Amino acid sequence: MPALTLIPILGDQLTFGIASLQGVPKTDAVVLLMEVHEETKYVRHHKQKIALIFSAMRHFAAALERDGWRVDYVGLDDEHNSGSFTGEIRRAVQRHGPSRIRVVEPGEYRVREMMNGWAADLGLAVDILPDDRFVCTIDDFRQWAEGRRELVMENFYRGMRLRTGLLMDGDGPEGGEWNYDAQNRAAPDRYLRPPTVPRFEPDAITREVLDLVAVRFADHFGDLEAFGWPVTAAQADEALDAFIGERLAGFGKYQDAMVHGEDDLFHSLLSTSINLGLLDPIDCCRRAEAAYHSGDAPLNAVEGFIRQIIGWREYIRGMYWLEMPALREANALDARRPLPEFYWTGETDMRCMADCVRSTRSNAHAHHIQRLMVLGNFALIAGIEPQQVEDWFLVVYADAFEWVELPNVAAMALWADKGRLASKPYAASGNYINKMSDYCGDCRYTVSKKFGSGACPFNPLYWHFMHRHRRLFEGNRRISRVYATWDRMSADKQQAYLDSADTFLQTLVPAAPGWARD
Ligand code: FAD
Ligand code: DLZ
Ligand code: SF4
Repeated sequence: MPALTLIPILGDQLTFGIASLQGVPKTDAVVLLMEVHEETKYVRHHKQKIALIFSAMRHFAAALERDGWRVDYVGLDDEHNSGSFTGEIRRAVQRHGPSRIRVVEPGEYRVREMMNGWAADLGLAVDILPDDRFVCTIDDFRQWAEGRRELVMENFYRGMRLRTGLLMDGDGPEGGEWNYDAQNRAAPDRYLRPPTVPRFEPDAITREVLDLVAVRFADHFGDLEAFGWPVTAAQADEALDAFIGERLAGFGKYQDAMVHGEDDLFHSLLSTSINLGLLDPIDCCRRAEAAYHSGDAPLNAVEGFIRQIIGWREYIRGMYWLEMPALREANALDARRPLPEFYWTGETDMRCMADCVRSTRSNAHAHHIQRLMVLGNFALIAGIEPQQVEDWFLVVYADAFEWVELPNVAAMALWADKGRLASKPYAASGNYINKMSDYCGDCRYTVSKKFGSGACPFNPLYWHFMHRHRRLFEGNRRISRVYATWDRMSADKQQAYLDSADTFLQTLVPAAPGWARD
Protein backbone atom coordinates (compact mmCIF):
# COMPACT_ATOMS: atom_id res chain seq x y z
CA MET A 1 0.00 0.00 0.00
CA PRO A 2 1.48 3.40 -0.93
CA ALA A 3 1.70 5.95 1.89
CA LEU A 4 -1.41 8.12 2.13
CA THR A 5 -1.33 11.91 2.39
CA LEU A 6 -4.10 13.82 4.17
CA ILE A 7 -4.67 17.22 2.54
CA PRO A 8 -6.85 19.57 4.62
CA ILE A 9 -8.26 22.48 2.61
CA LEU A 10 -9.61 25.43 4.62
CA GLY A 11 -12.64 27.50 3.66
CA ASP A 12 -10.56 30.22 1.99
CA GLN A 13 -8.28 27.81 0.10
CA LEU A 14 -10.75 26.76 -2.61
CA THR A 15 -8.28 26.77 -5.49
CA PHE A 16 -7.46 23.85 -7.79
CA GLY A 17 -3.93 25.18 -8.19
CA ILE A 18 -3.31 25.41 -4.42
CA ALA A 19 0.17 24.18 -3.45
CA SER A 20 -1.00 21.25 -1.28
CA LEU A 21 -2.77 19.59 -4.25
CA GLN A 22 0.28 19.74 -6.50
CA GLY A 23 2.69 16.84 -6.93
CA VAL A 24 0.62 14.28 -4.99
CA PRO A 25 -0.95 11.45 -6.99
CA LYS A 26 -4.73 11.51 -6.54
CA THR A 27 -4.70 7.83 -5.70
CA ASP A 28 -2.46 8.46 -2.68
CA ALA A 29 -4.39 11.32 -1.11
CA VAL A 30 -7.52 12.17 0.84
CA VAL A 31 -8.66 15.77 0.68
CA LEU A 32 -10.41 16.94 3.84
CA LEU A 33 -12.86 19.85 4.06
CA MET A 34 -14.44 20.67 7.42
CA GLU A 35 -17.40 22.80 8.44
CA VAL A 36 -16.69 23.49 12.10
CA HIS A 37 -18.36 25.50 14.83
CA GLU A 38 -15.12 27.01 16.05
CA GLU A 39 -14.80 28.88 12.74
CA THR A 40 -18.45 29.92 12.58
CA LYS A 41 -18.44 31.18 16.15
CA TYR A 42 -15.07 32.83 16.89
CA VAL A 43 -16.96 35.90 15.85
CA ARG A 44 -20.66 35.87 15.02
CA HIS A 45 -20.22 36.28 11.25
CA HIS A 46 -22.86 37.85 9.01
CA LYS A 47 -25.26 35.13 7.85
CA GLN A 48 -24.28 35.64 4.19
CA LYS A 49 -20.60 35.15 5.01
CA ILE A 50 -21.21 31.72 6.55
CA ALA A 51 -23.54 30.75 3.70
CA LEU A 52 -21.00 31.87 1.11
CA ILE A 53 -18.15 29.90 2.67
CA PHE A 54 -20.18 26.71 3.21
CA SER A 55 -21.68 26.83 -0.27
CA ALA A 56 -18.32 27.50 -1.92
CA MET A 57 -16.73 24.68 0.14
CA ARG A 58 -19.46 22.22 -0.87
CA HIS A 59 -19.21 23.19 -4.54
CA PHE A 60 -15.43 22.90 -4.42
CA ALA A 61 -15.61 19.45 -2.82
CA ALA A 62 -17.95 18.30 -5.59
CA ALA A 63 -15.60 19.74 -8.24
CA LEU A 64 -12.63 17.93 -6.68
CA GLU A 65 -14.53 14.65 -6.73
CA ARG A 66 -15.45 15.17 -10.38
CA ASP A 67 -11.74 15.72 -11.00
CA GLY A 68 -10.91 12.32 -9.49
CA TRP A 69 -9.86 13.30 -5.95
CA ARG A 70 -11.00 11.29 -2.95
CA VAL A 71 -12.75 13.84 -0.75
CA ASP A 72 -13.77 13.55 2.88
CA TYR A 73 -16.30 16.32 3.61
CA VAL A 74 -17.38 16.95 7.20
CA GLY A 75 -20.70 18.81 7.37
CA LEU A 76 -21.58 21.09 10.26
CA ASP A 77 -24.29 18.75 11.50
CA ASP A 78 -22.47 15.49 10.90
CA GLU A 79 -22.62 13.12 13.81
CA HIS A 80 -19.41 13.24 15.88
CA ASN A 81 -18.25 16.54 14.30
CA SER A 82 -15.90 17.75 17.03
CA GLY A 83 -16.40 21.40 16.10
CA SER A 84 -12.77 22.37 15.54
CA PHE A 85 -10.09 22.07 12.84
CA THR A 86 -7.76 20.26 15.23
CA GLY A 87 -10.48 17.85 16.39
CA GLU A 88 -11.47 17.07 12.80
CA ILE A 89 -7.90 16.49 11.67
CA ARG A 90 -7.48 14.13 14.59
CA ARG A 91 -10.63 12.21 13.62
CA ALA A 92 -9.57 12.12 9.96
CA VAL A 93 -6.19 10.67 10.94
CA GLN A 94 -8.02 7.90 12.80
CA ARG A 95 -10.31 7.25 9.80
CA HIS A 96 -7.67 7.22 7.08
CA GLY A 97 -4.34 6.44 8.81
CA PRO A 98 -2.25 8.81 6.66
CA SER A 99 1.53 8.86 6.88
CA ARG A 100 1.68 12.64 6.62
CA ILE A 101 -0.36 15.80 6.38
CA ARG A 102 0.17 18.39 3.68
CA VAL A 103 -1.50 21.73 4.15
CA VAL A 104 -1.13 25.32 2.95
CA GLU A 105 -0.42 27.96 5.58
CA PRO A 106 -3.65 29.59 6.76
CA GLY A 107 -4.63 33.23 6.28
CA GLU A 108 -4.99 33.91 9.97
CA TYR A 109 -2.51 33.99 12.83
CA ARG A 110 -5.05 32.29 15.12
CA VAL A 111 -5.26 29.27 12.80
CA ARG A 112 -1.50 29.20 12.22
CA GLU A 113 -1.02 28.76 15.95
CA MET A 114 -3.39 25.76 15.88
CA MET A 115 -1.64 24.32 12.84
CA ASN A 116 1.77 24.63 14.48
CA GLY A 117 0.56 22.21 17.16
CA TRP A 118 -0.68 19.49 14.80
CA ALA A 119 2.59 17.60 14.30
CA ALA A 120 3.18 17.11 18.02
CA ASP A 121 -0.49 16.45 18.71
CA LEU A 122 -0.80 13.78 16.02
CA GLY A 123 2.70 12.39 15.99
CA LEU A 124 2.79 12.83 12.21
CA ALA A 125 4.85 14.83 9.73
CA VAL A 126 2.93 18.00 8.86
CA ASP A 127 4.20 19.94 5.84
CA ILE A 128 2.95 23.54 6.02
CA LEU A 129 3.44 25.04 2.56
CA PRO A 130 3.62 28.74 1.67
CA ASP A 131 0.45 30.13 0.09
CA ASP A 132 1.70 30.86 -3.41
CA ARG A 133 -1.57 32.51 -4.41
CA PHE A 134 0.12 35.70 -3.19
CA VAL A 135 2.90 37.31 -5.22
CA CYS A 136 4.89 38.32 -2.15
CA THR A 137 5.69 35.67 0.45
CA ILE A 138 5.54 36.50 4.15
CA ASP A 139 9.35 36.23 4.30
CA ASP A 140 9.82 38.43 1.22
CA PHE A 141 7.73 41.13 2.82
CA ARG A 142 9.66 40.90 6.06
CA GLN A 143 12.88 41.36 4.10
CA TRP A 144 11.44 44.32 2.20
CA ALA A 145 10.37 45.94 5.51
CA GLU A 146 13.64 45.29 7.30
CA GLY A 147 15.67 48.41 7.92
CA ARG A 148 13.13 50.74 6.28
CA ARG A 149 12.08 53.69 8.41
CA GLU A 150 8.77 54.02 6.59
CA LEU A 151 6.83 51.19 5.00
CA VAL A 152 5.31 53.14 2.14
CA MET A 153 2.79 51.15 0.08
CA GLU A 154 3.67 53.00 -3.11
CA ASN A 155 7.30 51.81 -2.95
CA PHE A 156 6.22 48.25 -2.28
CA TYR A 157 3.76 48.43 -5.17
CA ARG A 158 6.43 49.47 -7.66
CA GLY A 159 8.39 46.39 -6.67
CA MET A 160 5.31 44.26 -7.35
CA ARG A 161 4.86 45.88 -10.78
CA LEU A 162 8.45 45.04 -11.63
CA ARG A 163 8.12 41.52 -10.29
CA THR A 164 4.89 40.71 -12.16
CA GLY A 165 5.63 42.78 -15.27
CA LEU A 166 2.09 44.18 -15.07
CA LEU A 167 1.66 47.51 -16.89
CA MET A 168 5.36 47.77 -17.61
CA ASP A 169 6.83 49.37 -20.68
CA GLY A 170 10.34 48.01 -20.67
CA ASP A 171 11.86 49.05 -17.34
CA GLY A 172 9.40 51.89 -16.81
CA PRO A 173 5.70 52.14 -16.03
CA GLU A 174 3.15 52.08 -18.83
CA GLY A 175 2.23 55.65 -19.78
CA GLY A 176 5.21 57.10 -17.90
CA GLU A 177 3.61 57.24 -14.42
CA TRP A 178 3.36 54.59 -11.74
CA ASN A 179 0.12 55.93 -10.30
CA TYR A 180 -2.84 57.73 -11.86
CA ASP A 181 -4.79 58.28 -8.65
CA ALA A 182 -5.11 62.00 -9.25
CA GLN A 183 -7.59 61.15 -12.05
CA ASN A 184 -9.55 58.84 -9.76
CA ARG A 185 -11.39 61.22 -7.47
CA ALA A 186 -14.44 62.33 -9.42
CA ALA A 187 -17.44 63.32 -7.36
CA PRO A 188 -20.58 61.34 -8.16
CA ASP A 189 -22.72 62.57 -10.97
CA ARG A 190 -26.35 62.66 -9.83
CA TYR A 191 -27.36 60.82 -13.00
CA LEU A 192 -24.75 58.11 -12.47
CA ARG A 193 -26.38 54.76 -13.26
CA PRO A 194 -23.70 52.07 -13.28
CA PRO A 195 -24.38 48.70 -14.96
CA THR A 196 -25.72 46.13 -12.51
CA VAL A 197 -23.42 43.56 -10.96
CA PRO A 198 -24.34 39.94 -11.78
CA ARG A 199 -26.01 38.07 -8.93
CA PHE A 200 -26.07 34.28 -9.05
CA GLU A 201 -29.36 32.55 -8.40
CA PRO A 202 -28.84 30.01 -5.58
CA ASP A 203 -28.76 26.40 -6.84
CA ALA A 204 -29.80 23.37 -4.80
CA ILE A 205 -26.51 23.28 -2.84
CA THR A 206 -26.70 26.97 -1.97
CA ARG A 207 -30.39 26.76 -1.09
CA GLU A 208 -29.65 23.93 1.34
CA VAL A 209 -26.90 26.01 2.95
CA LEU A 210 -29.13 29.09 3.12
CA ASP A 211 -31.77 27.02 4.94
CA LEU A 212 -29.17 25.69 7.37
CA VAL A 213 -27.77 29.16 8.09
CA ALA A 214 -31.24 30.69 8.50
CA VAL A 215 -31.99 28.16 11.25
CA ARG A 216 -28.60 27.63 12.92
CA PHE A 217 -27.40 31.23 12.81
CA ALA A 218 -30.76 32.98 13.09
CA ASP A 219 -29.47 35.41 15.72
CA HIS A 220 -26.40 36.49 13.72
CA PHE A 221 -26.30 39.94 12.08
CA GLY A 222 -27.42 40.38 8.49
CA ASP A 223 -30.02 39.36 5.92
CA LEU A 224 -29.86 36.34 3.63
CA GLU A 225 -32.48 37.46 1.07
CA ALA A 226 -30.12 39.26 -1.31
CA PHE A 227 -27.59 36.39 -1.43
CA GLY A 228 -26.17 36.21 -4.93
CA TRP A 229 -22.40 35.78 -4.44
CA PRO A 230 -20.40 33.65 -6.86
CA VAL A 231 -19.90 30.27 -5.16
CA THR A 232 -17.91 28.47 -7.88
CA ALA A 233 -14.85 29.33 -9.93
CA ALA A 234 -17.03 29.41 -13.07
CA GLN A 235 -19.41 31.96 -11.54
CA ALA A 236 -16.51 34.04 -10.25
CA ASP A 237 -15.07 34.00 -13.75
CA GLU A 238 -18.38 35.24 -15.13
CA ALA A 239 -18.41 38.02 -12.52
CA LEU A 240 -14.87 39.00 -13.53
CA ASP A 241 -15.83 39.06 -17.22
CA ALA A 242 -18.81 41.30 -16.46
CA PHE A 243 -16.64 43.67 -14.44
CA ILE A 244 -13.94 43.93 -17.12
CA GLY A 245 -16.47 44.32 -19.91
CA GLU A 246 -18.95 46.67 -18.24
CA ARG A 247 -17.55 48.50 -15.21
CA LEU A 248 -13.75 48.58 -15.31
CA ALA A 249 -13.72 51.64 -17.56
CA GLY A 250 -15.55 53.65 -14.86
CA PHE A 251 -13.70 52.05 -11.93
CA GLY A 252 -10.94 54.63 -11.62
CA LYS A 253 -12.88 57.81 -12.07
CA TYR A 254 -15.62 56.94 -9.57
CA GLN A 255 -13.50 54.90 -7.17
CA ASP A 256 -14.07 57.28 -4.25
CA ALA A 257 -17.68 58.24 -5.03
CA MET A 258 -20.68 57.33 -2.85
CA VAL A 259 -24.32 57.42 -3.95
CA HIS A 260 -27.29 56.74 -1.67
CA GLY A 261 -28.86 53.37 -2.51
CA GLU A 262 -26.25 52.60 -5.23
CA ASP A 263 -24.29 49.94 -3.39
CA ASP A 264 -21.86 48.75 -6.04
CA LEU A 265 -21.13 51.67 -8.40
CA PHE A 266 -18.15 50.70 -10.59
CA HIS A 267 -16.49 48.44 -8.02
CA SER A 268 -15.63 44.88 -8.96
CA LEU A 269 -17.21 43.04 -6.01
CA LEU A 270 -14.55 40.41 -6.59
CA SER A 271 -13.01 40.46 -3.10
CA THR A 272 -15.02 37.47 -1.85
CA SER A 273 -14.04 35.38 -4.88
CA ILE A 274 -10.39 36.39 -4.66
CA ASN A 275 -10.17 35.83 -0.91
CA LEU A 276 -11.85 32.41 -1.06
CA GLY A 277 -9.58 31.33 -3.90
CA LEU A 278 -12.23 31.14 -6.64
CA LEU A 279 -10.28 33.73 -8.66
CA ASP A 280 -6.56 34.10 -9.16
CA PRO A 281 -5.62 37.72 -8.33
CA ILE A 282 -2.94 37.89 -11.01
CA ASP A 283 -5.34 36.54 -13.63
CA CYS A 284 -7.75 39.38 -12.66
CA CYS A 285 -4.93 41.88 -13.20
CA ARG A 286 -3.86 40.35 -16.54
CA ARG A 287 -7.41 40.50 -17.85
CA ALA A 288 -7.70 44.14 -16.79
CA GLU A 289 -4.37 44.86 -18.46
CA ALA A 290 -5.61 43.22 -21.67
CA ALA A 291 -8.66 45.52 -21.60
CA TYR A 292 -6.28 48.48 -21.52
CA HIS A 293 -4.22 47.18 -24.43
CA SER A 294 -7.34 46.51 -26.50
CA GLY A 295 -8.56 50.06 -25.84
CA ASP A 296 -11.57 48.95 -23.78
CA ALA A 297 -10.55 50.64 -20.53
CA PRO A 298 -8.42 53.71 -19.79
CA LEU A 299 -5.05 53.49 -18.08
CA ASN A 300 -6.16 55.32 -14.91
CA ALA A 301 -8.89 52.70 -14.32
CA VAL A 302 -6.71 49.68 -15.10
CA GLU A 303 -3.73 50.94 -13.11
CA GLY A 304 -6.07 51.78 -10.19
CA PHE A 305 -7.55 48.27 -10.19
CA ILE A 306 -4.17 46.56 -10.49
CA ARG A 307 -2.77 48.76 -7.66
CA GLN A 308 -5.59 47.61 -5.36
CA ILE A 309 -4.66 43.99 -5.95
CA ILE A 310 -0.88 43.72 -6.30
CA GLY A 311 -0.33 46.88 -4.27
CA TRP A 312 -2.78 47.23 -1.42
CA ARG A 313 -3.89 43.61 -1.07
CA GLU A 314 -0.36 42.19 -1.01
CA TYR A 315 0.94 45.01 1.22
CA ILE A 316 -1.91 44.58 3.72
CA ARG A 317 -1.20 40.87 3.96
CA GLY A 318 2.52 41.51 4.46
CA MET A 319 1.77 44.05 7.19
CA TYR A 320 -0.56 41.61 8.96
CA TRP A 321 2.13 38.96 9.33
CA LEU A 322 4.77 41.56 10.17
CA GLU A 323 2.72 43.15 12.93
CA MET A 324 0.88 40.22 14.50
CA PRO A 325 0.10 39.45 17.25
CA ALA A 326 0.65 43.00 18.56
CA LEU A 327 -1.64 44.55 15.94
CA ARG A 328 -4.71 42.95 17.53
CA GLU A 329 -4.00 44.84 20.78
CA ALA A 330 -2.80 48.11 19.22
CA ASN A 331 -4.49 51.28 20.45
CA ALA A 332 -2.05 54.14 19.84
CA LEU A 333 -4.74 56.80 20.32
CA ASP A 334 -5.98 55.20 23.56
CA ALA A 335 -9.52 55.12 22.18
CA ARG A 336 -11.89 53.68 24.79
CA ARG A 337 -15.44 54.57 23.76
CA PRO A 338 -17.76 51.58 23.19
CA LEU A 339 -19.07 50.86 19.69
CA PRO A 340 -22.40 52.67 19.21
CA GLU A 341 -25.46 50.53 18.74
CA PHE A 342 -26.27 52.08 15.36
CA TYR A 343 -23.39 50.17 13.76
CA TRP A 344 -25.66 47.16 14.18
CA THR A 345 -29.13 48.65 13.85
CA GLY A 346 -28.49 51.41 11.33
CA GLU A 347 -30.78 53.58 13.44
CA THR A 348 -29.17 56.98 13.24
CA ASP A 349 -30.10 60.28 11.67
CA MET A 350 -26.69 60.44 9.99
CA ARG A 351 -27.79 59.54 6.47
CA CYS A 352 -24.32 58.46 5.37
CA MET A 353 -23.91 56.04 8.29
CA ALA A 354 -27.44 54.68 7.95
CA ASP A 355 -26.93 53.95 4.24
CA CYS A 356 -23.59 52.21 4.80
CA VAL A 357 -25.02 50.04 7.58
CA ARG A 358 -28.06 49.22 5.42
CA SER A 359 -25.86 48.03 2.56
CA THR A 360 -23.70 46.11 5.01
CA ARG A 361 -26.69 44.35 6.54
CA SER A 362 -28.41 43.43 3.29
CA ASN A 363 -25.37 42.70 1.10
CA ALA A 364 -22.58 41.79 3.58
CA HIS A 365 -20.69 44.39 1.58
CA ALA A 366 -19.87 48.09 1.48
CA HIS A 367 -17.33 49.60 -0.84
CA HIS A 368 -13.95 50.92 0.17
CA ILE A 369 -14.74 54.58 0.68
CA GLN A 370 -17.85 53.75 2.69
CA ARG A 371 -15.70 51.51 4.91
CA LEU A 372 -12.85 53.99 5.24
CA MET A 373 -14.34 57.47 5.13
CA VAL A 374 -17.76 56.92 6.69
CA LEU A 375 -17.74 53.87 8.98
CA GLY A 376 -14.02 53.95 9.78
CA ASN A 377 -13.71 57.73 9.91
CA PHE A 378 -16.59 58.03 12.38
CA ALA A 379 -15.05 55.40 14.66
CA LEU A 380 -11.68 57.17 14.45
CA ILE A 381 -12.85 60.68 15.27
CA ALA A 382 -15.37 59.52 17.88
CA GLY A 383 -12.60 57.54 19.62
CA ILE A 384 -14.20 54.08 19.47
CA GLU A 385 -12.09 51.29 20.93
CA PRO A 386 -10.22 49.57 18.06
CA GLN A 387 -10.93 46.00 19.19
CA GLN A 388 -14.69 46.65 19.12
CA VAL A 389 -14.46 48.21 15.66
CA GLU A 390 -12.27 45.34 14.43
CA ASP A 391 -14.78 42.78 15.67
CA TRP A 392 -17.55 44.63 13.87
CA PHE A 393 -15.68 44.69 10.56
CA LEU A 394 -14.72 41.02 10.90
CA VAL A 395 -18.34 40.06 11.47
CA VAL A 396 -20.16 42.08 8.87
CA TYR A 397 -18.37 41.67 5.52
CA ALA A 398 -18.49 38.54 3.40
CA ASP A 399 -14.87 39.21 2.35
CA ALA A 400 -13.60 39.64 5.93
CA PHE A 401 -10.74 37.42 7.04
CA GLU A 402 -8.52 38.73 9.80
CA TRP A 403 -5.39 38.99 7.62
CA VAL A 404 -7.08 41.58 5.42
CA GLU A 405 -9.62 43.08 7.82
CA LEU A 406 -7.29 43.85 10.72
CA PRO A 407 -4.61 45.98 9.00
CA ASN A 408 -7.32 47.83 7.08
CA VAL A 409 -9.27 48.62 10.25
CA ALA A 410 -6.64 48.96 12.97
CA ALA A 411 -3.89 50.55 10.89
CA MET A 412 -5.54 52.26 7.93
CA ALA A 413 -8.86 53.43 9.38
CA LEU A 414 -8.07 53.85 13.10
CA TRP A 415 -4.35 54.71 13.16
CA ALA A 416 -4.07 52.28 16.08
CA ASP A 417 -0.58 51.22 14.95
CA LYS A 418 0.77 54.77 15.39
CA GLY A 419 1.20 55.32 11.68
CA ARG A 420 3.25 52.25 10.70
CA LEU A 421 0.88 51.84 7.74
CA ALA A 422 -0.68 55.26 7.15
CA SER A 423 1.53 58.28 7.69
CA LYS A 424 -1.48 60.41 8.60
CA PRO A 425 -4.89 59.46 10.00
CA TYR A 426 -7.81 59.30 7.57
CA ALA A 427 -9.84 61.79 9.62
CA ALA A 428 -12.33 63.98 7.78
CA SER A 429 -15.19 66.35 8.49
CA GLY A 430 -18.58 66.31 6.76
CA ASN A 431 -17.13 68.38 3.95
CA TYR A 432 -15.27 65.37 2.50
CA ILE A 433 -18.37 63.15 2.62
CA ASN A 434 -20.43 65.90 1.02
CA LYS A 435 -17.91 66.35 -1.78
CA MET A 436 -17.73 62.64 -2.57
CA SER A 437 -21.39 61.66 -2.14
CA ASP A 438 -25.02 62.68 -2.47
CA TYR A 439 -25.70 61.79 1.17
CA CYS A 440 -25.86 65.21 2.74
CA GLY A 441 -28.64 66.88 0.75
CA ASP A 442 -31.42 64.88 2.43
CA CYS A 443 -29.74 64.40 5.80
CA ARG A 444 -31.40 65.63 8.99
CA TYR A 445 -28.09 67.28 9.83
CA THR A 446 -26.72 70.28 7.98
CA VAL A 447 -23.29 69.63 6.56
CA SER A 448 -22.43 73.31 6.23
CA LYS A 449 -23.25 73.93 9.90
CA LYS A 450 -20.05 73.67 11.92
CA PHE A 451 -21.31 73.14 15.46
CA GLY A 452 -24.37 73.40 17.66
CA SER A 453 -27.83 71.99 17.18
CA GLY A 454 -28.37 70.37 13.77
CA ALA A 455 -24.70 70.59 12.75
CA CYS A 456 -23.28 67.57 10.92
CA PRO A 457 -21.67 65.50 13.74
CA PHE A 458 -18.57 64.84 11.63
CA ASN A 459 -17.69 68.57 11.86
CA PRO A 460 -17.26 69.03 15.61
CA LEU A 461 -15.97 65.45 16.01
CA TYR A 462 -13.22 66.16 13.50
CA TRP A 463 -11.95 69.16 15.50
CA HIS A 464 -12.41 67.35 18.80
CA PHE A 465 -10.20 64.57 17.42
CA MET A 466 -7.55 66.94 16.12
CA HIS A 467 -7.57 68.92 19.36
CA ARG A 468 -7.29 65.92 21.68
CA HIS A 469 -4.40 64.40 19.70
CA ARG A 470 -2.52 67.62 19.05
CA ARG A 471 0.64 66.46 20.76
CA LEU A 472 0.86 63.45 18.48
CA PHE A 473 0.02 65.13 15.20
CA GLU A 474 1.18 68.72 15.19
CA GLY A 475 4.74 67.70 14.36
CA ASN A 476 3.49 65.72 11.32
CA ARG A 477 4.27 67.73 8.18
CA ARG A 478 1.16 66.39 6.46
CA ILE A 479 -1.23 67.73 9.10
CA SER A 480 0.46 70.68 10.74
CA ARG A 481 -1.52 73.20 8.67
CA VAL A 482 -4.70 71.88 10.32
CA TYR A 483 -3.40 73.26 13.60
CA ALA A 484 -2.62 76.59 11.97
CA THR A 485 -6.33 76.77 11.01
CA TRP A 486 -7.39 75.79 14.54
CA ASP A 487 -5.12 78.41 16.08
CA ARG A 488 -6.63 81.12 13.92
CA MET A 489 -10.09 80.42 15.37
CA SER A 490 -11.31 82.45 18.32
CA ALA A 491 -11.31 80.73 21.71
CA ASP A 492 -15.14 80.89 21.69
CA LYS A 493 -15.33 79.15 18.34
CA GLN A 494 -12.91 76.45 19.44
CA GLN A 495 -14.95 75.91 22.60
CA ALA A 496 -18.16 75.72 20.58
CA TYR A 497 -16.66 72.91 18.46
CA LEU A 498 -15.50 71.00 21.53
CA ASP A 499 -18.79 71.43 23.41
CA SER A 500 -20.79 70.41 20.37
CA ALA A 501 -18.73 67.23 19.97
CA ASP A 502 -19.05 66.41 23.68
CA THR A 503 -22.81 66.91 23.57
CA PHE A 504 -23.09 64.61 20.55
CA LEU A 505 -20.84 61.94 22.07
CA GLN A 506 -23.05 61.82 25.14
CA THR A 507 -26.00 60.83 22.96
CA LEU A 508 -24.30 57.68 21.68
CA VAL A 509 -25.92 54.49 22.93
CA PRO A 510 -23.37 51.67 23.34
CA ALA A 511 -24.13 48.42 21.54
CA ALA A 512 -25.39 45.65 23.79
CA PRO A 513 -22.73 42.98 24.39
CA GLY A 514 -22.98 39.82 22.34
CA TRP A 515 -23.44 41.14 18.80
CA ALA A 516 -19.91 40.21 17.76
CA ARG A 517 -18.85 37.48 20.17
CA ASP A 518 -20.69 35.09 22.44
P1 FAD B 1 -12.70 46.95 -5.61
O1 FAD B 1 -12.90 48.36 -5.21
O2 FAD B 1 -13.28 46.52 -6.89
O3 FAD B 1 -11.12 46.66 -5.60
C1 FAD B 1 -10.57 45.56 -6.34
C2 FAD B 1 -9.88 44.58 -5.42
O4 FAD B 1 -8.75 45.15 -4.81
C3 FAD B 1 -10.73 44.06 -4.25
O5 FAD B 1 -11.59 43.02 -4.66
C4 FAD B 1 -9.67 43.60 -3.27
O6 FAD B 1 -9.25 42.29 -3.57
C5 FAD B 1 -8.51 44.55 -3.54
N1 FAD B 1 -8.44 45.63 -2.53
C6 FAD B 1 -8.83 46.90 -2.69
N2 FAD B 1 -8.51 47.63 -1.61
C7 FAD B 1 -7.93 46.78 -0.74
C8 FAD B 1 -7.40 46.93 0.57
N3 FAD B 1 -7.39 48.11 1.21
N4 FAD B 1 -6.93 45.84 1.19
C9 FAD B 1 -6.92 44.64 0.57
N5 FAD B 1 -7.40 44.44 -0.67
C10 FAD B 1 -7.89 45.50 -1.31
N6 FAD B 1 -11.05 43.93 2.03
C11 FAD B 1 -11.26 42.61 2.20
O7 FAD B 1 -11.05 41.83 1.25
N7 FAD B 1 -11.67 42.11 3.40
C12 FAD B 1 -11.90 42.93 4.46
O8 FAD B 1 -12.27 42.44 5.54
C13 FAD B 1 -11.71 44.33 4.30
N8 FAD B 1 -11.95 45.18 5.34
C14 FAD B 1 -11.75 46.53 5.15
C15 FAD B 1 -11.96 47.39 6.23
C16 FAD B 1 -11.72 48.74 6.09
C17 FAD B 1 -11.91 49.67 7.25
C18 FAD B 1 -11.26 49.24 4.86
C19 FAD B 1 -10.97 50.70 4.72
C20 FAD B 1 -11.06 48.40 3.79
C21 FAD B 1 -11.29 47.03 3.92
N9 FAD B 1 -11.08 46.14 2.86
C22 FAD B 1 -11.28 44.80 3.04
C23 FAD B 1 -10.56 46.61 1.57
C24 FAD B 1 -11.62 47.00 0.53
O9 FAD B 1 -12.53 47.90 1.09
C25 FAD B 1 -12.34 45.80 -0.03
O10 FAD B 1 -11.39 44.87 -0.52
C26 FAD B 1 -13.23 46.19 -1.18
O11 FAD B 1 -14.19 47.14 -0.75
C27 FAD B 1 -13.92 44.98 -1.75
O12 FAD B 1 -14.85 45.34 -2.74
P2 FAD B 1 -14.51 45.15 -4.28
O13 FAD B 1 -14.13 43.74 -4.54
O14 FAD B 1 -15.63 45.72 -5.05
O15 FAD B 1 -13.21 46.04 -4.42
C1 DLZ C 1 -14.83 32.00 8.10
C2 DLZ C 1 -15.02 30.52 8.08
C3 DLZ C 1 -16.20 29.97 8.59
C4 DLZ C 1 -17.33 30.81 9.04
N1 DLZ C 1 -16.38 28.64 8.65
C5 DLZ C 1 -15.41 27.82 8.20
C6 DLZ C 1 -15.53 26.41 8.28
O1 DLZ C 1 -16.48 25.87 8.82
N2 DLZ C 1 -14.54 25.66 7.75
C7 DLZ C 1 -13.43 26.19 7.18
O2 DLZ C 1 -12.58 25.45 6.70
N3 DLZ C 1 -13.27 27.52 7.15
C8 DLZ C 1 -14.23 28.35 7.63
N4 DLZ C 1 -14.06 29.69 7.61
C9 DLZ C 1 -12.81 30.22 7.06
C10 DLZ C 1 -11.68 30.01 8.04
O3 DLZ C 1 -11.96 30.74 9.22
C11 DLZ C 1 -10.42 30.48 7.33
O4 DLZ C 1 -9.96 29.47 6.51
C12 DLZ C 1 -9.37 30.88 8.26
O5 DLZ C 1 -9.81 32.05 8.86
C13 DLZ C 1 -8.05 31.11 7.57
O6 DLZ C 1 -7.03 31.21 8.48
FE1 SF4 D 1 -23.26 62.34 6.98
FE2 SF4 D 1 -23.01 64.81 7.97
FE3 SF4 D 1 -23.63 64.47 5.42
FE4 SF4 D 1 -25.41 63.88 7.31
S1 SF4 D 1 -24.59 65.88 6.85
S2 SF4 D 1 -24.92 62.65 5.51
S3 SF4 D 1 -24.08 63.11 8.92
S4 SF4 D 1 -21.72 63.86 6.41
